[in-house]
Order: sequence, then C-alpha cells, then structure tokens
Amino acid sequence: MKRLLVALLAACTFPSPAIDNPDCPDKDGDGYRDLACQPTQGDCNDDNKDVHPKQSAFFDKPDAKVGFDYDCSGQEDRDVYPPAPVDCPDLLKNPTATCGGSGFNPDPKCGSTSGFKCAKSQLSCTRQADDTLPAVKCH
Ligand SMILES: [Ca+2]
Ligand SMILES: [Ca+2]
Repeated sequence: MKRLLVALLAACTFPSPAIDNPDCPDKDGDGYRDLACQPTQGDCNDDNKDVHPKQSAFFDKPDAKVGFDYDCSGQEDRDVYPPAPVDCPDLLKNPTATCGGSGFNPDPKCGSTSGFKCAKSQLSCTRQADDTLPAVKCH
C-alpha cells in the first residue's frame, strides 16, 4: 500500500509556479508576461506595450483596460504636475495683491484639462474656467 501511494504521488504532476513560465506570452513585446501567468510583476494589460510594471512615463489618456494605472500598481499615480495653485486673492481685503495665476483645484482627476485661472472682475478676483492647461498625467 505504501508503494502504491508513493507511485501515485510520483505520477502526479503539480502545476509549476506561474512566475517566469516560458509558455506564457508577452503579446505586446514590452518584456512582461500577462498577469495571469506572472502574478508578481506581471503585465496588467498585455495588449498595450505602454502598460507594464515599472512604467515610469505618465499619460494623459486612460488605457482601455486599466484606465490610468499604466504601471500596474493597482492605483492611479499622478504626476507631480500640476502644482496646487494659490487661492485667488481677495482684492477687497488686499487691494495691492495681483490677480493672476492658474491651475487645478486640489486633487484633480487624471486626464483632466479643465483648470481655472484667477481673473479680475470689477473689484474682485475670481476663479474662471481655463481649458488651456495641459492634461493631468498619471500612471
Ligand atoms: Ca507584455
Ligand atoms: Ca499606478
């Protein structure tokens, strides 16, 4: 009975670890195999060569499959741009202040191009829509 058990165990083939499985494809040729075949450091979209672990570039358009998670970290990581703008000054409280500057509200969405600019309107300085700013990039 013991011999039979040993023979059965020897005959069983356990699946090999998926990591570095040479049978797994790298369809987009970016050097990373599909996440299903390579759970650690796998490619979360093997149809787009711009999407892979350790991606350092930032993008202003979402990927069809992973959105703005181009580096497969599981979250959207925003580029340092844009810096948070200073608030538009209150010219009634500080008449010598300069009304100007532009930027995004804190925590802008990836891909957003709609920021604001400080513009003088009669005696006040108010936020007005500014769609001329570059898009917020993420990965
Ligand atoms: Ca790939
Ligand atoms: Ca990410």
